[in-house]
Amino acid sequence: MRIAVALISIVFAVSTVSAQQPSSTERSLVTSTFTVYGNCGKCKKNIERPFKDMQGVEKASWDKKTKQFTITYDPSVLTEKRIKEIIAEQGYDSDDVKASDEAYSKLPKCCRYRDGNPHQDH
Ligand SMILES: [Cu+2]
Repeated sequence: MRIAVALISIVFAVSTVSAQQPSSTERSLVTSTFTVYGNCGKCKKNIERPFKDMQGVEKASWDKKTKQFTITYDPSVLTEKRIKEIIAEQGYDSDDVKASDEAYSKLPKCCRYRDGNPHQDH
C-alpha cells in the first residue's frame, strides 16, 4: 500500500512538472541579432523576404537605422550561419558572411551599401 502511494505521488509529481513546461515549439526557438549592411527600405524588404513564411522561422526583421537583423527561429531547422548565407545570397553582407560580387552587383544602385554613400531615403 505504501509503495502504491509512493508511485502515485511520483506519477503526480512528474505530470505536474511536464504540465509546467512550455510546448515543444516555444521551448526550442532561439533569437539571434547581428549586423547586416544595407541602406534603405528596399534593402529591408530584400533582407527579410526569404524568411517570410520560411519553415522554422517565427519572425525576422531588419532595422535600416541600426543595421541590426533580429530573427527568431528553430535551431533544429536553421543555424545562424545558414541565415547569414541566405542573406548573402540576396546581396547583403553580415560581419562574418559576405555576399558574392555577383549577388551584390544585382542590387539596385540605391542599395549599394559598399560604396560608402548610403541613401537613407529614396
Ligand atoms: Cu536599399
